[in-house]
Amino acid sequence: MITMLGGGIGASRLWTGLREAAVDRMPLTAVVNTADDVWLHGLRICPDVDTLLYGLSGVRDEDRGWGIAGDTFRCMAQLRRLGGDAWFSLGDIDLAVHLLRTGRLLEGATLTTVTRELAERLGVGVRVLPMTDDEVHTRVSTPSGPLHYQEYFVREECRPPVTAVEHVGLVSARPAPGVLEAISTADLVVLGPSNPVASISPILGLRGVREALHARTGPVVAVTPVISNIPITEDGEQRRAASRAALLAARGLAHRASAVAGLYRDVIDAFVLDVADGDQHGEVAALGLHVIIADTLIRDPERSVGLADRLLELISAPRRPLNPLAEG
Ligand code: FO1
Repeated sequence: MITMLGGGIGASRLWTGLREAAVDRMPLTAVVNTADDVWLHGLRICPDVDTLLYGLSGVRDEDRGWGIAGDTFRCMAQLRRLGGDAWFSLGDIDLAVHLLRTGRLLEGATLTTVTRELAERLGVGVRVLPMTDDEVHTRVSTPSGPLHYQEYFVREECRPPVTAVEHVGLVSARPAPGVLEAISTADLVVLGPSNPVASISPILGLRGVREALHARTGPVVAVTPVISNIPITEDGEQRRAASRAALLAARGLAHRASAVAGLYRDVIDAFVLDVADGDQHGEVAALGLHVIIADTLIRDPERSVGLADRLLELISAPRRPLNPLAEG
């Protein structure tokens, strides 16, 4: 079994490649960040979960990186006409998932159950677990006051300087059923190329997750979300990079692959650097990590199969001594 932790478009594209590379051989479990979830218009919105569900079912809008391809926004336009707050755009077809999810949650179903139902109905072929059934949200501090992560990312377009980041509710949140087991029993755990502070830190910060990672005997590998000097071609890519850089800086870290490796070093054995950052090999190796250099730029889910194959090689590779920092 392979378990992948993360959220967002980069991780989702890699997970499509892993599904293809591991086809019929290994069940896959995705443990998805829910700390950027938000309630708006009385609806529970789970951007990272939905990006994955839509990506794996082949309906995601790949240019935007979120929502459904070909969707329209007539309901939002009407909401605006009526004086509603419509800075966060839910497409007309996308609304169906939100109505169903919110209705089921209000009936008392857990987010884990609702997500399983949606994944089955959309035919994603991967077990999708929200990281927790409890509510957690990422809050950024800015000079003009605190903002929910979605207010910062979508409404303010990452313009305000970020002085601090916290995950409200994380201390008391429990991992969703199946999360710790999926980490403990997997042949390989992958930390996806996701925003390290917004998407990976909340999962690692859940009670028991670090302990489950430390207790593993099989490999844990992280794929860099940072690639130096990439030409920005996609809508949203610049903003995702800006958010990653700002949140890393708020934690005192550089927007650099080796800084991300340093952030994860106590829970991983191996780190995948992009070919563009081969010069950071020594810095990452000095952290006690096995370094893999690969083409990690995944603009198209199909292109992620090569990277997925490199990750799968870690399962059959002879065990090297575990990262000494990971012990205890
Ligand atoms: N991102 C935007 O930049 N603008 C939007 O209006 C927007 C709507 C939206 C609706 C549903 C959904 O699941 C995601 C949506 N996103 C939107 C993407 C999203 O919130 C961010 O890309 C991530 O949270 C950042 O990781």
